Order: sequence, then structure tokens, then C-alpha cells
Amino acid sequence: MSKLLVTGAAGFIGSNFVHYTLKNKPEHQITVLDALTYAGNKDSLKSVLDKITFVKGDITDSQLVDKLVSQNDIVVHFAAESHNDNSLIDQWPFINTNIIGTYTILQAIRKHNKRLHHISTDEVYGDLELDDPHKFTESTPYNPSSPYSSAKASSDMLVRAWVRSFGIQATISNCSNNYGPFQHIEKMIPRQITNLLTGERLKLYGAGQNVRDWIHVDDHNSAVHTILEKGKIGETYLIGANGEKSNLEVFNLILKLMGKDASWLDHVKDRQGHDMRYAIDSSKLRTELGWAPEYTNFETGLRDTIEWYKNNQWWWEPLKRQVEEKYRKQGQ
Ligand code: NAD
Ligand code: TDX
Repeated sequence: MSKLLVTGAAGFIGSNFVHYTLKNKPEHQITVLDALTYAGNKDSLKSVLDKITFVKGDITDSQLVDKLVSQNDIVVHFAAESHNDNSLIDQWPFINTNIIGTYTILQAIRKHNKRLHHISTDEVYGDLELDDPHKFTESTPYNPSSPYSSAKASSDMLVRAWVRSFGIQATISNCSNNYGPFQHIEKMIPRQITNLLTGERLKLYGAGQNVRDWIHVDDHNSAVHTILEKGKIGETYLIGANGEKSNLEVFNLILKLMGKDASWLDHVKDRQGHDMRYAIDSSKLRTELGWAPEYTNFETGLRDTIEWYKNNQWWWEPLKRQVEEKYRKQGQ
């Protein structure tokens, strides 16, 4: 049994991590630390609030972080500003949360000699050409493109430096694009599903050739547990499920699964500095730690996700008008 402090667990992946852990690893005790920013929603944990401790607070609050870290065994650090489009408009929250917040956690981990698992992204590696035969590996040089990914890259560098200089017990994982329930409707897949559910058309950036490497959120979280149990301190593990798809392919699949034709698709303004392609080689995690994904059929996972948004309108509907208003102002 371990006492887990999970940061950012009112968000998409963190809330799924809590549900996954309670179901599959019930021996752990969970405390959540989340600032409930625009991206956090306590309702994502509504069904399990009696089984966890929920603390509303900021990861840059050093006194609070120090206290919570001292009371727990392991910190699983999901909290971040996570949306690339937002990082092109206002950079400070990304610098503050992703860099200063991670620094604050590192200082507490160091002081109390606790274990940290730092959640990061494949975007730290920059992007690949569409015809590049290589995928990202743990030794690919960092080359982030956006304010979001450069702030995440900075946080990874801090973790590595604290391991090397101060010997803290930390691991890092860099995962590809997640999909599944409880994802904020600003993100590509839930935005398109909820557009169709509210009679709006799909909004594809540019020509839609950009490729993302999709993984179901439960597979990301099973990999995080594998690293917590078997990962080697100081190591980085890439998490991916061989799910490369162009955005246009994903949009066409959403149209098909929701019974609409191509007239429901709009091409809108492209993202500034838009990364072309991400692709993960997760051999290290698979061969050294024995992990494998369970959701190997993207269409099935996407169909389940569509069903979830259909059945949980209460969760996303209050946000929809405001999110679309923001995109409309950006020409997207
Ligand atoms: P999200 O935006 O859905 O959730 C982020 C959560 O962090 C929210 O609940 C928010 O309230 C909280 N938070 C933000 N700033 C905070 C602060 N200063 N103090 C405390 N809490 C704060 O993000 P997500 O998509 O669940 O991503 C979680 C993590 O996984 C991030 O570190 C992200 O970089 C990483 N990641 C995401 C993906 C993806 O596809 N979504 C892929 C790879 C890695
Ligand atoms: O309406 C849209 N139309 C569209 O074509 C939106 C919101 C996005 N897109 C495109 C941009 C990207 O090529 O879809 C792709 C995916 O976009 P996002 O959902 O914004 O994700 P991305 O920028 O790839 O980043 C995500 O995966 C890596 C997460 O938001 C990050 O937190 C994670 O690190």
C-alpha cells in the first residue's frame, strides 16, 4: 500500500488515473491536489469523492506542497497547463504552472526524500516529417515548438537535473495524444464530438494532414502504474500504442461513427507553428517493464468515447458555448 499524492486529478488524465487506480489498484490511498483552473472539474471525481481526499490548491504554493508531500509516499504529477492553442495566446500560466509548479514539487520531494513520477508529453521532441521512417525514442534530442511543449520540456529538464544533482527518486514518462472520457471539450476529439451533438460542424485546422499518435487514457494510466511498480529511478519511458492517424482520418471516422457526411466538415485557420507529426517508439517500456496496451482498436475506443459524451451531456454542456465563442474569436 502506498499513499499517492496525485496532482491535477480534476483534469482529464488525472481523473481517469484516480478511477483506474481505485478499480485496479485499490490498495493505494489517494490524495488529490488540484487548483480547479478552467480545465479542472471536481465533477470528474464526483462518484469517488468519498474514497479519496480532495485538496483544492496550487502546485506553486510551496507551504501546501511541502505539507502534502511530507504526508504521502509518492507524487504522481499530472498538473499542468495542457492546451497548445491557449499557450499561443497567454504564456504566463504555462511558465508558472509547468515550470515553477514542477520546481516547487521537486524541492518538497528532495526535502522529504519521497518518490516522484513526472507526467510529460511526446511534444518535447518537436515533430517529425510525414515520411520520416523514425519515431521518437528516449534518446531523441529535445526540440519543442510551442510555449506549452517548451514549458513541459523545461519541467522534464528540472526533474533530470534534480535526479543527477540531488539524487531524488524520480521517473519521467512522455506519452502521445490521449483520448477517452472526461477530456476537456477544447481538445480536438471531444470538441468535434460535442460539435455534432450540438448541431455544429467539425472544425479541422488547415488541410488536416497532421498526424497524432493516439492512445486510450486507460492505457496511459496502466503504463504509469507499471513504471511506479517496476520503473528504474532516474529513467525516462516513452508511452505509446502505435496509434498514428492523420487528423483528417480521425475526423472522417467521427463523421462515420456519428452518421454524418463530409458536408459537416469545415476547414478553419491553421494553428501557428503547428507540429506536423508525432510518433512514439515504446519498445523500452514494453521490453524492459513488460507493458502492453489493451485498446489496440482505435475505432472501438473512439466509439466508446462518443457514447460517453452522448451519455454525459451534463458534464460538458455548461462549457460548450464559452469554448466555441473563444475559438470563433480566433478564427477556428
Ligand atoms: P488537463 O488540462 O485536462 O488537466 C490539468 C489539471 O491540472 C486540471 O485539473 C487543472 O485544474 C490542474 N492544474 C492546472 N494548473 C494547476 C496548478 N497550478 N496547481 C494545481 N493544479 C493545477 O490536462 P491533461 O490532458 O489531463 O494532462 C495531464 C498531464 O498529462 C499534463 O502534464 C500533460 O502535459 C500530460 N500529457 C497530456 C496528454 C494529452 O493528450 N492530454 C498527452 C501526454 C501528456
Ligand atoms: O478543433 C480542432 N481542430 C483541429 O484540427 C482542435 C482543437 C485541434 N485540431 C488539431 C490540432 C492538432 O493537430 O488536432 C490535433 C490535436 O489537437 P489537440 O487536441 O489540441 O492536441 P495536441 O495539440 O496534439 O496536444 C495534445 O497531445 C499532447 C494535448 O493537448 C497535450 O497536452 C499533450 O501533451
